[in-house]
Amino acid sequence: MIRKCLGCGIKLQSTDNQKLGFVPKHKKDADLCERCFKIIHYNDAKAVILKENQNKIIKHVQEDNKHVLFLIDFLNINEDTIKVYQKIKTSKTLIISKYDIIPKYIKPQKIINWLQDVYKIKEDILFLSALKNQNISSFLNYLKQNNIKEAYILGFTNAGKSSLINRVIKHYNLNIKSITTSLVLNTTLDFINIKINDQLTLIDSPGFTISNSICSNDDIDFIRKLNPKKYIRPITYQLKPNTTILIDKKIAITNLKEKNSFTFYLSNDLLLTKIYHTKFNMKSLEYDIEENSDIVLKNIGFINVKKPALVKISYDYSSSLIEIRKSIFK
Ligand SMILES: Nc1nc2c(ncn2[C@@H]2O[C@H](COP(=O)(O)OP(=O)(O)OP(=O)(O)O)[C@@H](O)[C@H]2O)c(=O)[nH]1
Ligand SMILES: [Mg+2]
Repeated sequence: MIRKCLGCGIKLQSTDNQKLGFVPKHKKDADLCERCFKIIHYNDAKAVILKENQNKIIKHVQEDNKHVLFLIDFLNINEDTIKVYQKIKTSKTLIISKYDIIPKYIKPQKIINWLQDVYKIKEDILFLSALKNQNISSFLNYLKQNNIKEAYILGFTNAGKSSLINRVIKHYNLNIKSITTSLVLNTTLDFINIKINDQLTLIDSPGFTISNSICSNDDIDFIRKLNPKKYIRPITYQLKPNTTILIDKKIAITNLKEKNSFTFYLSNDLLLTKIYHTKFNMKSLEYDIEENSDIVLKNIGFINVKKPALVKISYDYSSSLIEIRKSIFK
């Protein structure tokens, strides 16, 4: 029988300690691979970035034709994550995870209306927090009411998929080993079936990889900063012409035209500094922005701009980091 790691789903092997799924020969009966053991006990993981895995995961899920619970956290709602959600052709529910990080005054219904308007979401949208145990009972009731007995949990890496399953395990006080969770990108490496009870099986999955991501496992401190553990306090700046907000010394947002209001919805662990020049030794692009729009920094968050603006954004990554969209705020 093939044995799999209970923490990340990878096939266990004792032949090559450089490959995934390794357990030393003398620990042959272990149910966790060495990598999970290191993540859990030393918060240290060999960086593994899975290859582009979207098509493979979607194909597998489509063939199995079970319900999909697709997790996206508030700071990661953007055209890239929604595009992958839209590719799923089975019955599905969109789940906004990490509900605890959403500023209190932005009500779920407001976000739902806006998701339907801007991103054309037609399916049900739920909000929950695995970390703070918010809306878990109503989530489980929703599954029951809709007769969902088996569901895949899908989403980009770090969306909180494994944490959600662990929370459900805890909710029912089950004697099942927790799945490994961490800020390391691609903690979960293969599908993991967790039978909660006769009425419910949840299937964890490897997170979709973020191609050309601004963050990598080599910079786990930056990933930590991007992933807040408490709710976001938006920060508003009235920016005069030719002033810049530098985000963690990595991204420069420069207001090129008249004085305007910029509100940053980002993890508060990121350092924002105001500077009075406009030239940076980084690749830059200018964006013409309509009244009340969001500048989305994919995988990081967004910036709400009140009046029409001309904004220069400078950064040093090859990725397409920016999206401009209609604001969530009327
Ligand atoms: N604030 C907050 N953080 C959360 C929540 N759920 C998970 N996290 C954190 O997000 C990070 C990623 O969680 P995981 O459950 O490992 O995410 P995943 O989607 O399984 O990630 P992969 O296995 O890499 O695809 C961890 O640091 C969690 O502590 C939540 O509800 N709120
Ligand atoms: Mg996981």
